[in-house]
Amino acid sequence: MAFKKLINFKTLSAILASIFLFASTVIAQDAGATTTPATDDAANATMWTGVGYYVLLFLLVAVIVGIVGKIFRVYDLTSQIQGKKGMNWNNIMGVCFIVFLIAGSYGAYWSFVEQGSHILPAAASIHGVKLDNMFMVTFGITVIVFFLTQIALFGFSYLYRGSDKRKAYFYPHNNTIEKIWTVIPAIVLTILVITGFFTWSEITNTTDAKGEPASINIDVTGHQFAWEIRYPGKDGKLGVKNYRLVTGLNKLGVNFQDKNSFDDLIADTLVLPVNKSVRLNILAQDVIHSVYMPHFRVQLNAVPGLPTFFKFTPTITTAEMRTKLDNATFEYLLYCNKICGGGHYNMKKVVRVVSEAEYQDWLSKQKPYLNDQLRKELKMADNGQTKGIVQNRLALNN
Ligand SMILES: [Cu+2]
Repeated sequence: MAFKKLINFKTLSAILASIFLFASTVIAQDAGATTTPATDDAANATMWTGVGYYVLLFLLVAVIVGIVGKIFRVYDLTSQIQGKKGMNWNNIMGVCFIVFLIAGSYGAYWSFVEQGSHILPAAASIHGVKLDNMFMVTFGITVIVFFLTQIALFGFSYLYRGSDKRKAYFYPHNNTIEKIWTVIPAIVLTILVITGFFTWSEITNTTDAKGEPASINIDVTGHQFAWEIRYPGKDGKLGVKNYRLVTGLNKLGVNFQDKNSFDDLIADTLVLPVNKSVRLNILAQDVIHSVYMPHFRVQLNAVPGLPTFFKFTPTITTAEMRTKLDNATFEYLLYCNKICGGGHYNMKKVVRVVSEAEYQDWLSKQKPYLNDQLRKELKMADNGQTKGIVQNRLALNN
């Protein structure tokens, strides 16, 4: 038997040697790749050799652990042949469980502390605080359950490890225990889901969210690969649109038979006054995009043909957030959160939350959507005020 084990040991050594050779070749390639120019292919190759390196490193460690185990086993068997008492593997495995529990718990703690510092800063909107509270409650419950179950799992494995002194108690089934561990998680999950449902209704389905008009009504339209932002002019009303009116210049298909559209503004940045409710009208022109503003805890899909909206109130200005985070260059951002094509990564807009006065000042400097070129295209009479009859030949007859 000991001979057979030794053969296994030889086989293992051979595997280890070949893995080591392969690993060193990969490491050499990896080092070579980093010196080549950073083209896409080279970056890809580096990534995969990087992954290969860690996979091999893991296998190497696993093999080393296996070999150490085998050495112990050989020692153990030799002791037995010599009539000595062998090693108590049950105790060794039991202690390993405890070591794993302590190391694993520390790993989880380290991950919370290390990754936890990368979490988003405090929610910068009214509803965001509610969402964060819900997140923290769910997180708290799952973390407690996580640590309790791990302690129970590894603690029991240690406490009731195999021993010659006691016999395992045969305990195949217990309905009471089954009921307890089915009913308790069911109740907890039901509470979490219902709380989530009510919180979401509170955010989206209240009279304020549906009925009361928002202070500002802004169109956010996604297309491959940019966001177009349209603000209402002095009248506070956005002109209607129709996708059939979309042209190179009239990118959003604004209908200029609607007088509300004359003073609409096109903006490059999403600027919002603090503590004023904002209604974002969310639209898409080609594929599904997603309006994602993590600092405000806002995310809603932009679906072609299915206009939707989200109302929220920003509560922290960009300047305040900069002081809070001690980061002078901090900007709120609007991302696209659907992988919508090759230029998806580019769908990013700066969002700036400012005081009411700053907002009015900024608004007065924005360019009108109806610029001279578009006027020409639509053959509109330019009398400086856009009054009178509009000859919108492209507009629908409605
Ligand atoms: Cu997109």
